[in-house]
Amino acid sequence: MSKLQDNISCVEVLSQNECEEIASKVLGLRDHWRDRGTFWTLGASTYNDEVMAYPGIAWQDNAILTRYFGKLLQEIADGFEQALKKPVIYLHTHGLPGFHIFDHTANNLEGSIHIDQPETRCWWPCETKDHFSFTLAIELPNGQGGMNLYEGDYETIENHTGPLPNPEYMPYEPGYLYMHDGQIIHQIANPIDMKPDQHRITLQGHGATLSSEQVVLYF
Ligand SMILES: O=C(O)CCC(=O)C(=O)O
Ligand SMILES: [Fe+2]
Repeated sequence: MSKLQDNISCVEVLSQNECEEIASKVLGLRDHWRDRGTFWTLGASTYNDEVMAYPGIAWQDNAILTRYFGKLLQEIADGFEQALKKPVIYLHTHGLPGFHIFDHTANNLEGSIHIDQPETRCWWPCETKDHFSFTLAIELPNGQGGMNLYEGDYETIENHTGPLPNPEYMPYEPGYLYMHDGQIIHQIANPIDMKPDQHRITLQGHGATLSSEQVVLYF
């Protein structure tokens, strides 16, 4: 039987050591985290920031992301370039792929069930196509965490009144990057309670192809 997770591709991009180094840098940059209510981001994000404010926030936060995570961002762009066989670029008007950070204060909270449409919340120099989303797991509490995937069409799930169908849980592994077209109905899953010193840290990004066939990565 085919599984929903067959729609998600997965590739190892970081070693355990690299994940630990990145996580410790993210935690050390707490002064630069943006409070999103039940979690934080390090970086501007289309779905958290007002459309008009996004370029300014991106301009500010991109300075931090390039300063501390320049090598990682280059490696991510190189990896996508090889996989997609198209030039991959970062735009100055857009937030660079950035971090989602959760701690124990998110215990027992449900993530929103959604599809991704970040391309509708930012300016583009031309029409875009082939939108996709990716998540690179950096640190998970006791190695646990992933994404819930839901069968069905989004409208039905969005307007549901009764109980939701059971999701398929797709576990992440630190160091692995998960990529999908954003149209699969999904939800951040934090299946275990975090202790006060534990975090769920991921690098989150989206992709869009410009009419020039350049692929833009952004958050
Ligand atoms: O953090 C994750 O596991 C997925 C995040 C997500 O769905 C999103 O940022 O749109
Ligand atoms: Fe999403």
